[in-house]
Amino acid sequence: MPAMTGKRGLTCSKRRCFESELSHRFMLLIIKNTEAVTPQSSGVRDILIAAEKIAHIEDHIELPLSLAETIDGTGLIAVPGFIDGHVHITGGGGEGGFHTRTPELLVSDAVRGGITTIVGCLGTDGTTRSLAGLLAKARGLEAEGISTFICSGSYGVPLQTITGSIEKDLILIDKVIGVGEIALSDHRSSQPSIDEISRIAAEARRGGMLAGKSGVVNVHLGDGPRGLQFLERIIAETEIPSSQFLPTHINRNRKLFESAVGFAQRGGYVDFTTSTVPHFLDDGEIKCSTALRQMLESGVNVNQISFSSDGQGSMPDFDASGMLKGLTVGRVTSLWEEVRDAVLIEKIPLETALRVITLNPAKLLHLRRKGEIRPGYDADIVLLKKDSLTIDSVISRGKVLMRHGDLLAKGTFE
Ligand code: FWO
Ligand code: ZN
Repeated sequence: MPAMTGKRGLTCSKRRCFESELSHRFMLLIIKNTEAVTPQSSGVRDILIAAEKIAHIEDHIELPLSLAETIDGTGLIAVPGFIDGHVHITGGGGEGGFHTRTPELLVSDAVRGGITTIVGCLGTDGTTRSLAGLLAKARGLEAEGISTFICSGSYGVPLQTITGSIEKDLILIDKVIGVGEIALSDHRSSQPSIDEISRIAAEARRGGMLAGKSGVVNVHLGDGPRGLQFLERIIAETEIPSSQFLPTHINRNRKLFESAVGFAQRGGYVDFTTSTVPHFLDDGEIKCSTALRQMLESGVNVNQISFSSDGQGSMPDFDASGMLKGLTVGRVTSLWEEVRDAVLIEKIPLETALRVITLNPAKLLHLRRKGEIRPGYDADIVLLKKDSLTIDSVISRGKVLMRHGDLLAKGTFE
């Protein structure tokens, strides 16, 4: 077909391919007419994404349609991409022997769960799981489209590190943002002294400070009687602030939860684990959605609360004598499921419940440009169906990874 020459000399077909090349090359994406909860409720907006960033949020944005890929946001709610601060991305478990080592994370599970940022960590097994492997997997997930960070260490003290020191890991390894999960009040911990924990927190704090990172100490709480005592004493007896610690699994039993309410009322941050199994709930674990309502009713500010999934971590079931009865694997998809239940069952407003997996972890973990739909921030956006609050689409750093429930980008071997 003879190429027609438009008035600017570009042939139409050439201009169209140029423009589509432009939109492809510059990843111009516009989400039209969507309700936006950023996590503040912001009404119906148009959201323009340029390259990997959110460029504009306006009532109306008009662009020549050939310049930008367009998503019709009618009937959808745009929320910030979810942040899961505690995932065993290289697998965990092993508490029942080698055959109980759990599998590593598939990126498709994260995308299906609306998770666009993950913090990877090691757990019980800091021997056959390594920080080198954790860093490699984090980089692999990043190449597959989501944003990742890691924590140095594992359950055990002294901590496993990459460089030989907590401070150097934080200062020299870009993806390292903190340490953990360090086990306390658990029969699988190293039974560390309070001085050992103080020194770890001091090094993490100083390393984080020098690296412009959070240096968060992610503390695994088991079912042991000492509960949060070590953390309460360190905060009372040293200069280390409570914000240096993020105690997790605090919904695992009623006694620990009650002490965590006090810890939070005194300004501490607390993290609930969304992965669970029915008999844990029968045995006294508090479902995250319920725990959130109860903690808010106790007067704790929602900004001090986060959810994380413990995805791919083992959910071991020990009897009273510490014998393993069985174990299952945590799921990253439980993260949104629990926030959705908090809205639909516990009647917590979406813009409140959403904070525990967006703004709050972003702030506590110092994840810049994450956790909000805001110009200049990474274009991590989840589109929820307005009626069911199920996940329709997932955009990570400006790339559409799932659309109408269909994965557009699978993991390398999926
Ligand atoms: C929790 C991770 C636990 C692993 O207590 O800590 O074991 O290393 O994979 N999971 N040990 C699960 C409870 C909160 C239910 C981990 C696990
Ligand atoms: Zn744990």
